[in-house]
Amino acid sequence: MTERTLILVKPDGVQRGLTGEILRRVEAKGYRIAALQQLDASTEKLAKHYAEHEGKSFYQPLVDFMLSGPVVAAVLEGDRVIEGFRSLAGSTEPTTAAPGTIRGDLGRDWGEKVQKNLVHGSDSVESAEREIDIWFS
Ligand code: IDP
Ligand code: MG
Repeated sequence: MTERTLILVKPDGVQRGLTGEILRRVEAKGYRIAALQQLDASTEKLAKHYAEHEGKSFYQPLVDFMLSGPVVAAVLEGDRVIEGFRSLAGSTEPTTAAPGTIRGDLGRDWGEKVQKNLVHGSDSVESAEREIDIWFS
């Protein structure tokens, strides 16, 4: 079965009007968009989605940021799409993310407690299945 991943355009990406540019890069790379929806996150969804980060200094700023506006959730399909989307996204910190990546080309530091870095992408097959359940249940 073809691999699947869950991606989010975070509220900064939606608010800045970058949803199309981000999805354009996904499609240009050759991945299939299997599901797509814009929605408001909830504290329940975010508690599950970011459970691994609970207790960290940026956890509450991250949750507040993710509640600050709508997100766009998508399921992408393709061989090695989990790794491939994270490569398209670039590293977590937008200031130093490689040029050519979504975060490197379109993101910057805004001097806040949370890094606003435009996108989320699942980091393993297990995370992907768990996260697809959270956002498309
Ligand atoms: P990832 O999104 O690149 O997989 P994670 O370590 O899973 O990065 O962190 C989840 C999100 O939390 C990041 O995308 C970013 O928005 C935020 N974040 C992670 N580490 C930090 C930090 O050290 N300071 C501020 N925000 C952070
Ligand atoms: Mg992560």
